[in-house]
Amino acid sequence: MAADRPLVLVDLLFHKDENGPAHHTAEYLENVVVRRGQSFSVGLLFDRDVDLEKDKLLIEFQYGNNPLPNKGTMLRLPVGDAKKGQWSATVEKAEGRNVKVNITPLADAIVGRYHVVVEAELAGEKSRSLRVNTRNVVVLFNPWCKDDLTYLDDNAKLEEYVLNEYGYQYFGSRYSIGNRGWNFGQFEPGIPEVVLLLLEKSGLSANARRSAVNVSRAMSKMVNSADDNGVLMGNWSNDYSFGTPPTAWNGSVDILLQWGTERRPVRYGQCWVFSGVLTTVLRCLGIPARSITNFQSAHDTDVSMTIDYYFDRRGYRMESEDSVWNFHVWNEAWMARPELPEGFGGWQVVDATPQETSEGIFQCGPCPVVAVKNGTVYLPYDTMFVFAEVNADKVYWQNDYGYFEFLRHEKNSVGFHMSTKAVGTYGREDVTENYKHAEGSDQERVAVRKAVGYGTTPWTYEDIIKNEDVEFSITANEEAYVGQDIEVTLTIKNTSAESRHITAHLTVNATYYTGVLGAQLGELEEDVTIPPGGVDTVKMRMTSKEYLDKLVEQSMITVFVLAHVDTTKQVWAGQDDFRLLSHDLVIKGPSEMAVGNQYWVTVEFKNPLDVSLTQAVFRIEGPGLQRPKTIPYGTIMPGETARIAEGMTPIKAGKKTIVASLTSVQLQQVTGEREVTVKQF
Ligand SMILES: *[C@@H]1O[C@H](CO)[C@@H](O)[C@H](O)[C@H]1NC(C)=O
Ligand SMILES: *[C@@H]1O[C@H](CO)[C@@H](O)[C@H](O)[C@H]1NC(C)=O
Ligand SMILES: *[C@@H]1O[C@H](CO)[C@@H](O)[C@H](O)[C@H]1NC(C)=O
Ligand SMILES: *[C@@H]1O[C@H](CO)[C@@H](O)[C@H](O)[C@H]1NC(C)=O
Ligand SMILES: CC(=O)N[C@@H]1CO[C@H](CO)[C@H](O)[C@@H]1O
Ligand SMILES: CC(=O)N[C@H]1CO[C@H](CO)[C@@H](O)[C@@H]1O
Repeated sequence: MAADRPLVLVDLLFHKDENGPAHHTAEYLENVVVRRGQSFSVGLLFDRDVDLEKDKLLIEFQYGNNPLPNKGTMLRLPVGDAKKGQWSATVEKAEGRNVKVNITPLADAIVGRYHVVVEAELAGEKSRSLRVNTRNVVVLFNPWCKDDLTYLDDNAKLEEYVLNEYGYQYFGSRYSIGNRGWNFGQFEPGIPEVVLLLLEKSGLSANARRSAVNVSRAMSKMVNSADDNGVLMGNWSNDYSFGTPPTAWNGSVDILLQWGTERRPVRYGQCWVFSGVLTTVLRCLGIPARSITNFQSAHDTDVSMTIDYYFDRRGYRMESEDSVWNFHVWNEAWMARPELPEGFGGWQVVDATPQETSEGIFQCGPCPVVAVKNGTVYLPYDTMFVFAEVNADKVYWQNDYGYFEFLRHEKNSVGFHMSTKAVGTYGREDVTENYKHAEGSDQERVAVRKAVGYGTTPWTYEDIIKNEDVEFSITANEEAYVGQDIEVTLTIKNTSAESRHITAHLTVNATYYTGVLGAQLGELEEDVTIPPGGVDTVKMRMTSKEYLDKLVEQSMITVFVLAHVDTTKQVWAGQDDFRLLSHDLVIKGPSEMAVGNQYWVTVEFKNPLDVSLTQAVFRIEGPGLQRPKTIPYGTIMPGETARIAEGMTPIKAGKKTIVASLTSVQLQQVTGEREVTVKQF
């Protein structure tokens, strides 16, 4: 073919085998995915031999539907002519009809999908390739790159917080922390496409899509359905008949795929589901992210940074807006905060659960974890709200004929054991010290007062001192499984030189993990007289027959106590939350598998209760092994062992985890997991 007219592009080759491993993007199956600030190669195949002395080449990257040079969404890169401060394209090799070009996007490039067009010029005459859908490249955040504001200097952490598709969600109560496996599945087929769609629908300008601050905030908004038809609809009603119960999900994959297909909110989520999905979305975009569970998590509705409880004269708790959730799950995302004073980069809280609006929209964060610890609550975004979640004091009040009498001030009753999956292991890491100084330490009190001073009730800390010589504490048999008897104990200790007469009123209620009370399980009022220096207890027992049908999901229980001391008029109010433990599923099958072969895996559960489990449903999935599958079982009689078998054919090599769950009307949080090693042939 004569060299008297411009080259015509025949094919564009994305060297997935080279770029994938170098960019840690080999797991993305459908798209050509690279990370910004790092060079990647593309091969150009033309219709005739190339002569770089005469043929001028230019590669154009177009972002979005209306690319414009002045918006930074149309980039024209002359090949071999790199300019500082711009993307560059240089020739690695030219041979016959092939040219291999290395392209380096800037470290603050707009994240998302670019279309590639190739232009060739010979003696003033031009030819342009068409914009076709197969010629596109997805550019992600690059925490491996020093110049990227998401840079994270630790390979083990990058493996965990960007590349790991599996993790845990912690739940339960501060005394009994449970975990369940979660399939983040950020590389599963179809997921990156859905995440790109979320980015498109986020309303962020292309320019804002350079910033992890803007993108993570926008994703916290898109993952809940409020305001914008986002991914997940929250529901805390215990009636999920029009959707999937939040406890039934075991990963983010089905949720995102369903939203991608239907484009309307998936029913239903609660905090750990919102958090799991947000972890998936952020990891998929390349922002290091993790799910964090906070136990005894305060929900402060009036920005006072205190949580107020009111009792009526008989000791029943009255309605109040503020609440303490047994646990709450949010996310942390890793990024620098160049727009804030120095020292506030690193982990940032982002939260997709729609609790309170921020700037009129259900979104939350990024809030620097360091600012929470420091009490620097005026820094953006939403630091006052997060501060209260981990550090609010509880204040108890009693209605005395219309006048609310201050009862007690509980300083360290909120924010415990912030938990996340440990890096590189299956253990739990406690990150509480990132959020607060040691409870009761001077530094912690300084941070609380500093923070409350910026809130709506800065006068809260004009301390009230009372004569209190009787001590109370509440305990429960926190090791009990669902189906065993529950025992609650109030221990009363007289530290005075006289005897004391005490009236104690105990109520025990089932509780949602949001702190909302369910049905009452039991109630007791008892009088005790305690000699000087004496100790006595008030005990309350409930059998499974009394409580089983009243439990709500997660099997949480709250005990309230209101006690009066006759002579001194001392009043004590307190509460304790605990969770009944649940039983595990047993998963049996080979521990080694080979790609492409079929294996049988069985899941077993023996009903430990003396009642039947009705509407039992097994769910089983494993990233790379098995698409999520639901298997209705029906009724499991007392003592019966229910067993299901599933054939699995691994499609990817590596360490994989099979996750199974069982739900029924009577028992909900039954889960199990099993690790298998999949080998290539
Ligand atoms: C992006 O974040 C910056 C702070 O980093 C903020 O000032 C700006 O308003 C945000 N832009 C958008 C579009 O949200
Ligand atoms: C929660 O789900 C139930 C049943 O699916 C439905 O009746 C109820 O309206 C939902 N609540 C909210 C707040 O959407
Ligand atoms: C936290 O606060 C203290 C003083 O209260 C200050 O010295 C320190 O620099 C602050 N930390 C950051 C990261 O700003
Ligand atoms: C427990 O639940 C009942 C409703 O069944 C409610 O009347 C009672 O106030 C609750 N107990 C407490 C301590 O609030
Ligand atoms: C995540 C999830 O989908 N949970 C269950 C576990 O298995 C999948 C999920 O929905 C099954 O479809 C089940 O729904
Ligand atoms: C004066 C007296 O006996 N006080 C006792 C009251 O109870 C506490 C705790 O049991 C003792 O330490 C005190 O000595």
